[in-house]
Amino acid sequence: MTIQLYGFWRSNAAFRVKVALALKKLPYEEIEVDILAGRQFDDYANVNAERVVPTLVYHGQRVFQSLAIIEFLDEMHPAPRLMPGNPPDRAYARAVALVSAADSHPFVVPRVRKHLAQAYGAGIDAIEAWCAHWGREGLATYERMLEKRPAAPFAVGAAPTLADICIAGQTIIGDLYQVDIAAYPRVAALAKRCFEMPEFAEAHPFRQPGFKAVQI
Ligand SMILES: N[C@@H](CCC(=O)N[C@@H](CS)C(=O)NCC(=O)O)C(=O)O
Repeated sequence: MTIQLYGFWRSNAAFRVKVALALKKLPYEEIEVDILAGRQFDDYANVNAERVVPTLVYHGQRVFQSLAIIEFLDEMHPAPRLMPGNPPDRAYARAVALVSAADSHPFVVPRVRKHLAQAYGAGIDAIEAWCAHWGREGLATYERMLEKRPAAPFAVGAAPTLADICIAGQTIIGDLYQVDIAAYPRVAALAKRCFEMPEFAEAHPFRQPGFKAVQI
């Protein structure tokens, strides 16, 4: 297989790349790294210096960070375009993406949850409340952004882009931590539109082969 993806069923960042690969109809082999069991610190640490998933291996070339991976795939396989063609729209798509990828999702990853427990004695309930809080913060930001620039019907026009992938990913944080998505109607409508597409639906953590119900 010429494309491999180190990922994990629950990984939001891997979800983003899985959607991009599916939209571009690129077949790939997924190599599971169980980040809940600490497997990112085993041999995989030699693959990814940050010890996080995803890592894309493209014809032997390793590419890291989900947004960089998606931009790379977009350059190598331009159809369909996930990065808008004109600079203002491209900047907007990147800005929307970073709300989740840089400003919300990083608060809920396993290393943060583990540090809350180990350094501050946070229990499961406190950690769940923390994750739900940051999930809601990202969703609320997206709701305000979509109010200012309504989806038409996707965030940057007629077809999904990087922006929609990241908004859909943010709603998954809501799904994992029982956040009421109905409180964010514009986001909910956009996410519904995305998850009606098999490329998004099949990448959802709950649809992944390794899915299991876990507490946090
Ligand atoms: N900004 C990175 C995020 C990578 C990341 O934090 N991945 C999580 C899973 S979604 C992970 O592997 N976490 C391992 C850990 O926290 O120990 C990206 O977008 O690729």
